[in-house]
Amino acid sequence: MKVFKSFMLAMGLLSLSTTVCSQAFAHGTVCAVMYEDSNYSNHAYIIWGLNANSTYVGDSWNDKVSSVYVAPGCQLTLYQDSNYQGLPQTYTQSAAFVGSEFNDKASSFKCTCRY
Ligand SMILES: [Ca+2]
Repeated sequence: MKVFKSFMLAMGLLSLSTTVCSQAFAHGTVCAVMYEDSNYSNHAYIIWGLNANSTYVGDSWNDKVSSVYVAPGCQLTLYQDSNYQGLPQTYTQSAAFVGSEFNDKASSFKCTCRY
């Protein structure tokens, strides 16, 4: 019985966090999410706000991004070098894989939403 209660509590917390997460997306507070591996897996870098730029993703994220979630109405441009230099690639929708040309390359980004 105790195990069952813990399980129900865990499920409750899980659904709560899922709800909070979808609300953040629905309300447009998240522009995009970059993932370390393809298919939206491994570590996630959440890009908050409707208009968020970064001249450098930081040493722990440099040349690591492999997939991107893009919120509805938003677009994310990745650049292969810092300070928006190098080859750019714009994503208007989520991509389970950023493409072989862009895999493990992104160093800076610009993210904007239409609303
Ligand atoms: Ca790079």
